[in-house]
Amino acid sequence: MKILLYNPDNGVTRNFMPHLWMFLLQALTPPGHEVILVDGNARAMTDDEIVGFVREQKIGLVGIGAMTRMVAKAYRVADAIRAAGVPVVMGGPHVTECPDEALGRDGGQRHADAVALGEADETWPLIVEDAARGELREVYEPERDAKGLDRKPSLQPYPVIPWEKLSLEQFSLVPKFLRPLMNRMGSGWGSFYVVPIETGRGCPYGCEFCTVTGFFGDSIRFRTNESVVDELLRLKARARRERGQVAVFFIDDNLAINIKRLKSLLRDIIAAGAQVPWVAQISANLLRDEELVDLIAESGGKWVFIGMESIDPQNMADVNKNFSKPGEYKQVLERLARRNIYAITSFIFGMDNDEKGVAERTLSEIQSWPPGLPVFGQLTPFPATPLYERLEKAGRLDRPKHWMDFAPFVMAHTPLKMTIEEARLETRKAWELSYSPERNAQAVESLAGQSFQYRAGHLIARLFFRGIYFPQMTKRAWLKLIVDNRRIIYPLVKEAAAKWRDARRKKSGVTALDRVP
Ligand code: B12
Ligand code: SF4
Repeated sequence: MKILLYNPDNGVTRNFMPHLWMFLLQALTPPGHEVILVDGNARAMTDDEIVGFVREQKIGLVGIGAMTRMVAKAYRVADAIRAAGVPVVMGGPHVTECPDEALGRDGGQRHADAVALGEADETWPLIVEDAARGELREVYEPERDAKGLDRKPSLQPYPVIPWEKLSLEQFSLVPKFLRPLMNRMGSGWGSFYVVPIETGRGCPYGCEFCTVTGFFGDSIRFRTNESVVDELLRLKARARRERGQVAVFFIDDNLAINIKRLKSLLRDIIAAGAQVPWVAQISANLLRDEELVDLIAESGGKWVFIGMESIDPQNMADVNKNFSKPGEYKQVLERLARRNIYAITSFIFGMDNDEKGVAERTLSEIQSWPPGLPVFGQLTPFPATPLYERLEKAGRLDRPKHWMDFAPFVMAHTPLKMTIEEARLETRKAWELSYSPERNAQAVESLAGQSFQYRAGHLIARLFFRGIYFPQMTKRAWLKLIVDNRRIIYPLVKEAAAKWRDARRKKSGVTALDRVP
């Protein structure tokens, strides 16, 4: 049987890396079936095109995974595929939290033949075999233990994802028109992939807005160091072979949740020479340990994504994230910066203690920190979170099914001290000011004492990063971005050209000497 795994885009933002679930389920598919992956973020298709593809490829089962944010699109595509007579199974966080919606048991339209609840590592092979026999059940869920809790996959052993062989073309971040030029640079930049790797699952912190503690449970499970190191080595070999670049996103929700284990993993990565540039999510409270930060730098860590959420301690208390202290953020970022590690600092606006002007207040605080990549979202009540329940009980949900009419930057409830429109404007303002040409120039200039590579790398990261939220897919959009940022790009290009000439001169000097008899 031919299986299509499909992840919809949300039509607004663009992911910079593939979704791990697709590769994982592909690796867990029993032999004898062929699995094709399509990620709408990388390969946009209309509903008709997807149905055409399913027919043309003679697909026998379609698996769709979606976060809440893109579930409306997922349902639409599922409806079109089912109308063409092909069964659809849906999985992922949203359908786990709202299975009745997907199955049409809540009075609405049915969108899926079957749903896979929770972690599907063990149920997926069963789903495939049932579908191949034409005996798909409606609901697949993990087995329960004696206490009635889901039996979670231990991640030991962990399936081998054959990154070295997989076609990743649709996920390359280098725009096609730039590839010939980039190919000639240094050790080759003709392709650049950010690849998701998990080293563990689960987070016990239970922040009010987060689905992770509910979904993955508060019991944390880790892969063996050996299996992570092996995956990195295979990726590194592929990049070398293709004369391209690869970076890894360790998608664990809190990579340092067990500091002792992380240190041991990083030491093993270093010992095996398996370093690739990597990014990971780590909460600020776990970045106090100098030895850990040294190991992060030495093992290839370049960016740490920190869920800072708010600079207001009252907001942090409101969302049960008191363990993360705004007063400590500057110190944490300086500790990272001393090792040339950037931080992607994530903020949530529209919390109950936020007022008009929150963007400016937050940005002026950010300005006093080492330069990083700030991102801004809004407090969103995802189904089955404590936040959703609190707002529902208080009758504060303006759009209880906000995912059915997803609107970027429009909140589903009204914060206590500002309007929904004010929250939208604050969020937009924060994005625009943080990635304006002036701010990009300031950020790079504040790194004046650093090496050329570090400054150029920071600018490139800023220009690419902006594209996640303001997609710049066309040649025209890229050219406009370059023109707008010419004030900072031009001196860097001049510096690069001087370095290149210098290197050539030195090289030809050595060659001339070599020729002396
Ligand atoms: C990496 C990541 C991202 C990446 C993008 C995704 C990517 N390319 O991988 C980035 C950083 C860009 C991102 C962004 C966002 N993310 Co995010 N992200 C994650 C993260 C940390 C890991 C995802 C992952 O790969 N997990 C590991 C895999 C193995 O787990 P899984 O995806 O759940 O898949 C398993 C099962 O669900 C199931 N399954 C999944 N799909 C399917 C499909 C089928 C057919 C079947 C059978 C089974 C199945 O099988 C898998 C194996 O067990 C998760 C948290 C988490 N730990 O999962 C949050 C998470 C998915 N993100 C979340 C959110 C809210 C967002 C943002 C909206 C945040 C924001 N405000 O900007 C944005 C939206 C992005 C967008 N494009 O619009 C929420 C989603 C909640 C929800 N109900 O939808 C999560 C759960 C985190 C949270 N705090 O609650 N994210
Ligand atoms: S620390 Fe991060 S992953 Fe853990 S519960 Fe809080 S927001 Fe979710």
